[in-house]
Amino acid sequence: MVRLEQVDPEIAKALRAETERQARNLELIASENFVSEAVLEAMGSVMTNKYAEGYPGRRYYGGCEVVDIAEELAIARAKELFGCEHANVQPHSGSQANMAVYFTLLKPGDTVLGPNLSHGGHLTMGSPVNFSGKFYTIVPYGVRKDTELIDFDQVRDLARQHRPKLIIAGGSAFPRAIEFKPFREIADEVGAALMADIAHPAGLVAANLHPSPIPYADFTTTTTHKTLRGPRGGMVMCRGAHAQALDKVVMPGVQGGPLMHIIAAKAVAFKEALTPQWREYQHQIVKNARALAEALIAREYRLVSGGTDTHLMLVDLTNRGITGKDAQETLDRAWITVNKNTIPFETRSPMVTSGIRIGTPAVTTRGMKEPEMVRIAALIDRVLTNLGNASVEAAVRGEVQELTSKFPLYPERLK
Ligand code: DSN
Repeated sequence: MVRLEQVDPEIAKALRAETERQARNLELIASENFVSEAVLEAMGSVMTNKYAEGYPGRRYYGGCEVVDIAEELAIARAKELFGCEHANVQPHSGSQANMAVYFTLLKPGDTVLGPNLSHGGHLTMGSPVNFSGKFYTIVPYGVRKDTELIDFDQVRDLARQHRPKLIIAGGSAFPRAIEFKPFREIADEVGAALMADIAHPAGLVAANLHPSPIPYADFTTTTTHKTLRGPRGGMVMCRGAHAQALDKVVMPGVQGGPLMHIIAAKAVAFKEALTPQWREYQHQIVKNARALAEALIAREYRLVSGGTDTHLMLVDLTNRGITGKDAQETLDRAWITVNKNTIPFETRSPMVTSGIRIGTPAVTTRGMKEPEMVRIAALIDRVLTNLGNASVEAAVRGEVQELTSKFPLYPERLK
């Protein structure tokens, strides 16, 4: 950072402070992770300088022969990792990946059957403040009140009643594995296309620890920075028959020049993901999530659906008399980072919420295992049972720092 310190000391200082925060805190946000130094190097590279509208071998600008290598490698590795026929690695984000599928399949006003945001869905699945809710007729489905699992009877009934053009499976806060076959059967019955958004469990899918939508979905979207542990970005996978239509929508339909430095970093992350060590890492994410869930349940926290099959859990704090907002804020002061999250049949606003979402991908990247999960549950419990108590928060900060210092993160950057 010598040069950055000279050119822009304020940003250099902020980068250092953020590196220190990431190393010091317990990062439990389910959608976050820590990329490798190799991924960081590819992101901070000269490929950011290159305009490359188009696709490998057919670009609008000259001088693309080298960035083509990066994009071809990213595509080939994505196909190997997920077993898909076609991958478009250009979407800048998960939202743009989803937008590309909408624009490929739908006209404004068409009907989409998608998961309710407070039952685990995502903004791009029909929120009225998002393009999806503004451009399309959205019919939301949810989970059953008794099991808090996807209500396939409701999905089928709503599909028969509304005849959607597109059905969406997936979201941002489902603690349980999603089965894609029943969605395919319902989509076929009503003549709808099926899109699976695996932004959250993508790493688990690639490691065969979560059902894969690839045999069932017409389009599968993902981000590359959550369990996949790559750079911040998106990707769409589909059957070969849809490839041309999808590619045309991603560019020029939705985006202009692709972020070639990010695409290079996606290729690096996918290469890492094809190793046995990475599969072992995905296994540990799941084992850690189960251990953390069990330890929280033992301390009388209610978990939505009673537990987790994945990398995340949703804690319903109603029986503790705490809001998600208060829990997030007090945990933040104790250097434990989570996010407040709505729960199924939520009664509070999204800015307050009744729950918090907790995930294990980032702490697992640091090398933490089941014993650390039990300790983390105890620390969370101590903070939440002493809500807003500054001396407890300070004591827990000390314990968090002691724990995280045993699992160094980006040590060379903190020299
Ligand atoms: N913000 C992401 C998450 O936390 O799940 C979804 O876009």
